[in-house]
Amino acid sequence: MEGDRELVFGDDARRLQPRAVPCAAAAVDPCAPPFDRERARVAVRAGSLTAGERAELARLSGAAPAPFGVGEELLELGAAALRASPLWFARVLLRAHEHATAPLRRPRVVGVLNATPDSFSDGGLHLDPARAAEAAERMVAEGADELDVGGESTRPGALPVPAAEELARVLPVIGAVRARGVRVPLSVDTRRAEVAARALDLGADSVNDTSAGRDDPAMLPLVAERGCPYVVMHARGAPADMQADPRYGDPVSEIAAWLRERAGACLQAGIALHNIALDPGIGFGKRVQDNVALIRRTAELRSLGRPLLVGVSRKRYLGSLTGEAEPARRAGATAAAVALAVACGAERVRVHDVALAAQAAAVAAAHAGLLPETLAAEGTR
Ligand code: HH2
Repeated sequence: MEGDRELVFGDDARRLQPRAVPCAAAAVDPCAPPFDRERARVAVRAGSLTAGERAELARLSGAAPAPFGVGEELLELGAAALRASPLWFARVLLRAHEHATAPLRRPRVVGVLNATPDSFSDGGLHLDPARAAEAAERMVAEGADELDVGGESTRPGALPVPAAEELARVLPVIGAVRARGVRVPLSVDTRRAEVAARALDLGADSVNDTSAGRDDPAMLPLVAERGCPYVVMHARGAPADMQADPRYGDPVSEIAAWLRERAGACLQAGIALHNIALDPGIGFGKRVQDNVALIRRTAELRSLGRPLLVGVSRKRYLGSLTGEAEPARRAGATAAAVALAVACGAERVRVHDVALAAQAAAVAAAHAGLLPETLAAEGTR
């Protein structure tokens, strides 16, 4: 890139330099070379510039901040801005630095509780509310930070179930889990606003929507009105036909662009930026190589600036990679994929085998730079 060197801060640095920083854990140091004195591009949170700073930027650089990532702005700083106003520039740098270093958090484990007869790996296990509540309690004891309750399988080839049936499966399970005193955050995995609304009324905290608001026009307005967290997941096609013949040029950049567009629709509908999380939708209209690329290049999806949830648990592509046909026996494969996803920047992992995934996530996070302070201090071997 001779003659076109530019300095980019924030998570975008990881997108633009994927080979230099293959995993997302390393924070980007705004003071590190190379530094181009003629031109810099800096990603900051949208709205973090004051009106005075905006006016100064426009005067010095002649360029207004451009929309970037989800809820971010990209500042183009020309030579005049870089030279003329060092104090102001230092303030912007500080914000970009905070932005780049902020998102690293201990990964959270989301336990899957499917109240369905036909989910691809745990179908029938948690249909009975009492058994589901027991499983919920066990998952929390094993290290689940959150639980995700679903009443409709979205496995490849699955057909939609009627809303009344989905409600009849999900609501008693949420009620039983709460009645048993399980207090961790609960999400409802649904594509229907009506199911989401009733689940939220009953004690669910957030909505996990594998259609990203495309299947039900009432979903985004509902989530905006309730002010709850919302997972926006990528899928190509519907479960019934999504694995028919999925093809991508570059799956990661195409899916990143799609997620950015859907997150934009969420913001437009009034959902707060801090309530939006993104998910590449492993296995939803993807070939084995697409799923592998999405995990390996998780860092690039982080350039969108929102927390990432990744659901690899027991999925078919892990069967293809290992030759293991039985989903429930893919725990080792799942743990490996969870570790890689966490090391590459996933903040939440959605899994069936909570104890294994919690270990895998903790070890991966430590190796990626999130060593718990207590251990760092003790020097434990
Ligand atoms: N995967 C499944 C269901 N919901 N939600 C998110 N956000 N991300 C995922 O990867 C995801 C999801 C499919 O897995 P499972 O729930 O175990 O199976 P089924 O759809 O057959 O119930």
